[in-house]
Amino acid sequence: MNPKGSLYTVKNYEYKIELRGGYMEIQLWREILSPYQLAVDELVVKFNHIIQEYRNNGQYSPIEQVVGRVKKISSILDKMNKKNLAIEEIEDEIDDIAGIRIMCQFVEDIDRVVEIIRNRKDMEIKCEKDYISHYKESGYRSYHIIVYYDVYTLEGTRRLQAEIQIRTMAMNFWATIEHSLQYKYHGNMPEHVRERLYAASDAIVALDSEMSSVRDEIIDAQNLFTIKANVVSDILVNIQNLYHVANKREVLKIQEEFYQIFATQDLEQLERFCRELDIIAEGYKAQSLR
Ligand code: 0O2
Repeated sequence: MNPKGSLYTVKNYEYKIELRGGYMEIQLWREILSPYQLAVDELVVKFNHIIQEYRNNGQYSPIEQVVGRVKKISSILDKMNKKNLAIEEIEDEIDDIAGIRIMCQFVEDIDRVVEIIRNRKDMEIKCEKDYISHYKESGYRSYHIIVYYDVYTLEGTRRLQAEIQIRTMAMNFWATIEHSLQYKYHGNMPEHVRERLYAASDAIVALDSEMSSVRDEIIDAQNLFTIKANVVSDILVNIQNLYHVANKREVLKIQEEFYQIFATQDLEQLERFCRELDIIAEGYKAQSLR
């Protein structure tokens, strides 16, 4: 055991650690994990921005949802025990301290997301693990990419590893349930539970494949919804802007007309109305910026 007040070097950074009853001072964990929190926050923002870009263009986004987390200290300690790691080794040996999970609607979307990541200049791929073509014994399916990602801190640039898990919402549902059961049984899952989970994982494959067969139809419907939402948003911002600059009675009339057109549920009419309103707003220099 290191003496009280030792200096630990983790990835060339010195951390002063005090040991209390063999446990590291919580401040050390904060210092180690803080840049990982930054990496997770930045990556979540970037992937959410991709979703937003697709939707603003009225296009279907292959990413449905993104979440991120920094690995819990207890899970890091578990992994240190399992892999017999010293604290100095964790940043090199544990590649999912920063974890991003990307959920897609359809299996086909996973390849598109992988391509997006491969083409980025701000993430360098270390390795890819395809647990979809080669699913795990448990029935686990997901595509993992370990990337190197730079964060900028007061101490300078830090090149960190992050794990990006890409899976369908159905795969995610299965993995979440199975993960909780693994936790409950501490890795000793009863055979009958394991078998049920494995059977359920087959059902997930069947569900994903059924959904894929109607993918085009679902995407068309969702695109229509997004386009309509964007048009309505443009119209409302224009009306709101006009309230500040145009004759109130005229704006009320425009608003009334909008409600009538909206009630018809006719997208073409809504788009035409939006274009006309744009021209009126342009006249007042009050165009909407969505
Ligand atoms: P947690 O609690 O999610 O952080 P390796 O270092 O490559 O030998 P490692 O790091 O386990 O092994 O890599 P792997 O197998 O790619 O797994 C990384 C993560 O994928 C796991 O992190 C889980 O989140 C998830 N995962 C892998 N296999 C399974 C599985 O069978 N079921 C479920 N539900 N998730 C799985 P952790 O650290 O295990 O856990």
